Amino acid sequence: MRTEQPKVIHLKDYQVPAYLIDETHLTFELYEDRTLVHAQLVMRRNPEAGAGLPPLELHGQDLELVSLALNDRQLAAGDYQLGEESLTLQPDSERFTLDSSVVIHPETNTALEGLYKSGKMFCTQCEAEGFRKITWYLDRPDVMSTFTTTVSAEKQRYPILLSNGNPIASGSEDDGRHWVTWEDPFRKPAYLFALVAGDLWCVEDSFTTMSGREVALRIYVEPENLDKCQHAMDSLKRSMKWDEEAYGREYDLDIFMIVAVNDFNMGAMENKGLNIFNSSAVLAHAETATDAAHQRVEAIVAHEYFHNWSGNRVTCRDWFQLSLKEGFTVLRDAQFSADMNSATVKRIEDVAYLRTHQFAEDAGPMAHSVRPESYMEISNFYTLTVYEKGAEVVRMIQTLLGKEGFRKGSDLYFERHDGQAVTVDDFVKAMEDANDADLGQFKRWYSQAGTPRLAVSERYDEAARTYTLTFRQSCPPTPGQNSKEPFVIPVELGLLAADGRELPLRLHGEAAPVGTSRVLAVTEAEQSFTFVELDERPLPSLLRGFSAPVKLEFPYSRDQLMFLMQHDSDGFNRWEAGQQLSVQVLLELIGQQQRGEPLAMDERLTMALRSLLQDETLDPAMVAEMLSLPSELYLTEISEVADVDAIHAAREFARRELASRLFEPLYQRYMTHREVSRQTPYVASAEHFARRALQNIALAYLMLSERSDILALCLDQFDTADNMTERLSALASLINSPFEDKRALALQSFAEQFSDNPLVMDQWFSVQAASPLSGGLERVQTLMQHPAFTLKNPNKVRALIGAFAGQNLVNFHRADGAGYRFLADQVIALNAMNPQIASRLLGPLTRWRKYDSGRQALMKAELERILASGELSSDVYEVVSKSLA
Ligand code: B3K
Ligand code: ZN
Repeated sequence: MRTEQPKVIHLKDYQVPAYLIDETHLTFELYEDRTLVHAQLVMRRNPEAGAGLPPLELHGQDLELVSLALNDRQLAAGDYQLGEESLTLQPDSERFTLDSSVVIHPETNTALEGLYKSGKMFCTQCEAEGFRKITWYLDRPDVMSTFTTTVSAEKQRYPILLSNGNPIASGSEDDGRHWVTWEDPFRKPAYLFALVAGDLWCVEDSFTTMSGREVALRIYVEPENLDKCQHAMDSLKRSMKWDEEAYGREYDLDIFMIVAVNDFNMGAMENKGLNIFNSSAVLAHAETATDAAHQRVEAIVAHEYFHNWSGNRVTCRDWFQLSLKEGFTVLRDAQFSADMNSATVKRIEDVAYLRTHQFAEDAGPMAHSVRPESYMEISNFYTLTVYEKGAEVVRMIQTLLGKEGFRKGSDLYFERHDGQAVTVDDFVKAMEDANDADLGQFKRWYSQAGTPRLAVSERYDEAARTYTLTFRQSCPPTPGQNSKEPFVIPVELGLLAADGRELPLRLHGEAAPVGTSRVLAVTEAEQSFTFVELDERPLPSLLRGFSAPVKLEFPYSRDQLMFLMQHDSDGFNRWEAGQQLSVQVLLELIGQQQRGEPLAMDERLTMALRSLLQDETLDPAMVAEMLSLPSELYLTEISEVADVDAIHAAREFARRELASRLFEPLYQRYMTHREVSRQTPYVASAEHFARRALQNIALAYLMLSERSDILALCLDQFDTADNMTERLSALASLINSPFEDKRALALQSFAEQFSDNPLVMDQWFSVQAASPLSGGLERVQTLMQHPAFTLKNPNKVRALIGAFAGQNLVNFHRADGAGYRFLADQVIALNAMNPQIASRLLGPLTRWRKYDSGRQALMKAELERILASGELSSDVYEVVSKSLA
């Protein structure tokens, strides 16, 4: 906590470390009221840092220093200087050993950073700068060391003692304590350090790597969760195999461990050999976790495992390079999920998420480039821009170089930089060198913030039989960046004939056509491409597979969009055409609503969706995606000034119209799919996800009819389903329905049935928090008093407060500002307890510029109230002050 302004760290100020740490030997003595940490650091002057012996400055936070020795000589108080978060001393030789002992208090650590307690167990979270809360250290990713770690604790309470690497020794003491020593032979930065102690049970399996080494796999959980680990274990083995095949990457230690903890600030953490997971990202069982939860577990297990190479073996030089590991690893996990499930559906989900959330970030006060130039608090930069847009940037490199070229580049990158802490430039250089390519201009994607706009116009010359597409790119100003240089925008496209055929693509000057789908690189502010030998005016299918993270503008008519929905060979663009049609129809309805006119919906949307519903050859998951109207949040994002109430009214009207006009086909599909679900035991695979997705969206529409026979179907699904996917969808449909007594009963029986499962209770909180029925704020306030709720657990905060402010737009944006006041109160309470969670929760308030002047004033007033509320963490201070700037 601080009263003065936190200092700003700049990328341009980077300097190599003055000293290096070759070996780190740690001993932890865990007690209920304190923990003793002894650190022995074998250090030397960094030869790259110049001559002489400058003072050594170590990082530390909230450490009680007990003793300090340099080369075995005890240091007296005058031999070193203790600053607020630093310890400085003067080495007297090039090589030396530093021993320190400190006392820390994990038992009172509510920030969940450093060493802390989650329930009865000890665990750590060190990325980005949590290791300095454990011991005095050079807590920066370019200082890489081997580690040996001895953990000692009471045997009865903490039978399992874990750290990174392999266990090399253990023993018991007479006083009921025991100890284990772990050795991690791979040099790593401190942010990858981990320690766990607790009464844990494990599920065990093994994996034989491509070179024939056997690796022990263990997932540690509290005993009641042993039956919920199989899906994560299967996902882990699939990930290990996939990374060998897709990227040639083999696992390197003899053991790989995952530990599930209940109190965790994010999804999971890739600590070397000892991944620590939020229990929500590892536990999955048909009866307690939805299909979405199963897919999330698979993706996060893969993501953390893939970090072993993209992040651990090759790590980041400094935190400005965060996307080097995160963007690349998100792309890798997306490619994995695409291979395990429906690739098109995965792409649709990712793009919808990016356009709704990352585009909003890019247009807001916290906008920053994929490689930021500066920060106050690095924890605030684990953003959608660094992760999701970062992944899009690497995907574009693959699109430009081709799959084979990209693989050559990644092979070179891993080989060249194994064991090093490197930069985004090193990554791009490896891609260039392996392909003899020039990505100089492309690198603007790393340094320029904001979402580019790409406006496309067409001209068909009947006499010359040519078709010209002209692209104009521009990018809005973002904080600190007023003007932008043109990006390299890969545009994958095809041209369709009137009968739906894909036309051969021959550019002016080419000897022969090159396929029917190809990538053009738009590199200028304005640039034209002319296709020749076209006997008719084609319809372009642009930005296939969302080949670049831009806002594409092309004046499609609604009939053309319907045509693309049916004929485009690119599955993503078929969905995209449907979305654009829906957006056009919804914007028209929003306009009618705002002008006080009666609402009338374009019949063509119904027609298009009807033919999809009736086509049994289509992937049901795709049909489900196409039936989902753009979210209120997405409609907010694309509005100049978002009219929350009109958006909600128009979208609800459209849903009811579709529900009544498509009642018959929805009913047919629901009945068939529900019957199959009834007769099939739960399977977590793409085909089954697809069936249930269509079944459940059909149910949600049908329930809008408010018919009692449909209510009976919904109640039956709620009562008799053997899995959480069907049960929770039925509950969500029920609680948004007008059947008040059924709502209450269902909520009550659900809570009774699952009161001992915190992850299921999170879902129970979420469906209620997101319900748009009026009185939402009061319901959330009441739920905060529920015995299962606590502000101390980040999952609970996200499930209730996060879902309310992030998804329940009509209630959160109540015109009297009570929703804003509520959120600000929670941020102020959390600021002292858990700054990272407080800062995350702020997101919706930072978007105040999107709303009408009345709401703007109310939102700003709450931000100002937070700013004036007392000692703010650097996390909250940075977001609030930048939002108000
Ligand atoms: N690398 C971690 C994120 C750490 C966040 C620290 N505030 C999880 C991941 O991206 O895999
Ligand atoms: Zn990651």
